[in-house]
Amino acid sequence: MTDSTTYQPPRVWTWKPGNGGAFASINRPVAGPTHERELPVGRHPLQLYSLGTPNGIKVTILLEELLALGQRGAEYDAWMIRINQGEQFGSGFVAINPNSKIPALVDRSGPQPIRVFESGSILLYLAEKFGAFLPTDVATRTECLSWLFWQMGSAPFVGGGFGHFYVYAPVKIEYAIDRYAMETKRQLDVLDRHLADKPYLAGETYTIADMAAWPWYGGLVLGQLYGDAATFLSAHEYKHVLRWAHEIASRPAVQRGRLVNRDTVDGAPGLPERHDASDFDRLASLRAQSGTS
Ligand SMILES: N[C@@H](CCC(=O)N[C@@H](CS)C(=O)NCC(=O)O)C(=O)O
Repeated sequence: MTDSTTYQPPRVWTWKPGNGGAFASINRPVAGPTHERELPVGRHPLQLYSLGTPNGIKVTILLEELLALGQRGAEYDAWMIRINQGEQFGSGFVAINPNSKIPALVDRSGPQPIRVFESGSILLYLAEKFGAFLPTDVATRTECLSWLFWQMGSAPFVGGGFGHFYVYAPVKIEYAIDRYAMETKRQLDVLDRHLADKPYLAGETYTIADMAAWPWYGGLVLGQLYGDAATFLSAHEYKHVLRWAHEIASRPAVQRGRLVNRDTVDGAPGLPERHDASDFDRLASLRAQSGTS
């Protein structure tokens, strides 16, 4: 790789396979499937194909919250898509998300399966389907959707920008880390000011906007993302974000949602696949044996 201070872009960019750092084996400049692979289908109406990244756990948190409300129609099978092994480029997955990114959902409860991709779209689809976690009065609903779309537009600067250059890039580039640390801190300050006088993003009630934002910004201030990023970004400064993050972290459905589609969580076993509520009971004893609940 050319030194970042001497590199001059050529007139026309060409792909050099292998220059993608930690994701070198999966990054490509083209879309579409790389191999044939059917997706598995379980017994529940909702089939989730995902991974327990911040974008993935938004959806498992909502599904677990819906089940906690007694919505039996929200029962789901969660299948793991190992993005580091290129499983997002299998033909079955590309058929449900042409963008080859987790999470993707198929609702098989109606006469024809409905595919849903993009985590924000999945949250909105499920909230509307079950009439929950999306306010119905126009002002609060609009506030909720504004924060949901804010999260969808903002988080790539945290993940693809800050997280990538702070943790994954093969070289530490001060300019890039400065640029995205600054933007990530600005976003945390946006949230901190907003949460100073209200419990949740849309106001008085917990909504899909909180479920979308928590895995990213809660994850950052609670030290769940990108190594020691909480220290690097002085997370303690964002006291309203911390209050909000701790409160959401204490919800049992959030704790369950965080465990899904992951091999390990906080140093103990996670639930690579989830097919039944009882999977969490079995996992709890495994985690207890390894000293983490
Ligand atoms: N805007 C998308 C982003 C999804 C996304 O970036 N997913 C990542 C994991 S968090 C992924 O699947 N990456 C695989 C790849 O880039 O090949 C969403 O929110 O659903």
